[in-house]
Amino acid sequence: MSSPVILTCAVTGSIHTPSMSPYLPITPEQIAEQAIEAAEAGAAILHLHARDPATGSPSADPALFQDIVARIRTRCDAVLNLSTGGSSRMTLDDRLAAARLIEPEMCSLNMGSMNFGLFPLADRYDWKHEWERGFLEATRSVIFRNSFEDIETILTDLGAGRGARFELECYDVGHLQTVAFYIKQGLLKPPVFLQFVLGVLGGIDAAPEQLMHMKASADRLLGSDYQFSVLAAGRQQVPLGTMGVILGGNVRVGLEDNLAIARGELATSNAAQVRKMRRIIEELGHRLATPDEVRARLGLKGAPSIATGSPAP
Ligand code: KMH
Ligand code: ZN
Repeated sequence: MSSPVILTCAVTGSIHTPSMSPYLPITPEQIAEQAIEAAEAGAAILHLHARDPATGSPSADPALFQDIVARIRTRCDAVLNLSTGGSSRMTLDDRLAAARLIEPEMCSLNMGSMNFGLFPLADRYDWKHEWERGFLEATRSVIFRNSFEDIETILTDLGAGRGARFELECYDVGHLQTVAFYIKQGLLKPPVFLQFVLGVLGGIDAAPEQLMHMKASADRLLGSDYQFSVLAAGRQQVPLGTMGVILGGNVRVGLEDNLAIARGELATSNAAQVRKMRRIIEELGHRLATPDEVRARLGLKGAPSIATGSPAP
């Protein structure tokens, strides 16, 4: 019998901006409410970013992360996975500040430097905030930096130093070679949890053949040392996520990566996407993994050791 499916929900993030959807959560309260609802709907892992509550722009402010984590932690036991990717305009120290303080059981770790093209979105909306167009346009020239040195800093500082395990975000097959390298070096301990990220402009495209290629490459390079999940940006989120489940993997949904619930229809919440993916997973004959099953499978240190730093609201 196959393992229960790990459903991750990426609640808000740095791909989309507030003008693109009124349902994108912005304030810590909105982010926490949507995260809790997503967990209640079946998401075992919550992948979290923060936003400036006044403008909605991506923020690395640890106080915002502390507020979000404290609000969620009092009401649900989902695995909290803090982004270390932030946005491509933040420094590495900015990106790590919250995770260094909060010491979550899980963090994202982006497995290579790349172009991360959001600029095609720049002309598609009427922007409410001044920063939005410039933020997207900047991705023509800004590189999403994740050098070997950066990766090693995250592995030693958050991994070895603070006991985090990782959602290894792999945007192309080359990133799998880097995962294999760090397993061999002993800096990454199996079983690793890969997030195959398809459909980012600058990475591998969101096509079934490419998902097969990622899976075949991971099998060849990592053998049985890994588990994988599928994140397809935009409208391939559900089709390729479904294919991931059929291939024996796991899925990530959420408004961070896709604002829609169906073609031409905005999702009114993260939970709506979780419920949709859950229906499909269960129709395929699987069940969802609980947060504690995820902790056991991925070797996480557990929720109680999270130091939220600030008092719960
Ligand atoms: N939204 C994903 C494509 C991170 O937070 O570390 C990228 C992401 C990066 O989730
Ligand atoms: Zn993210």
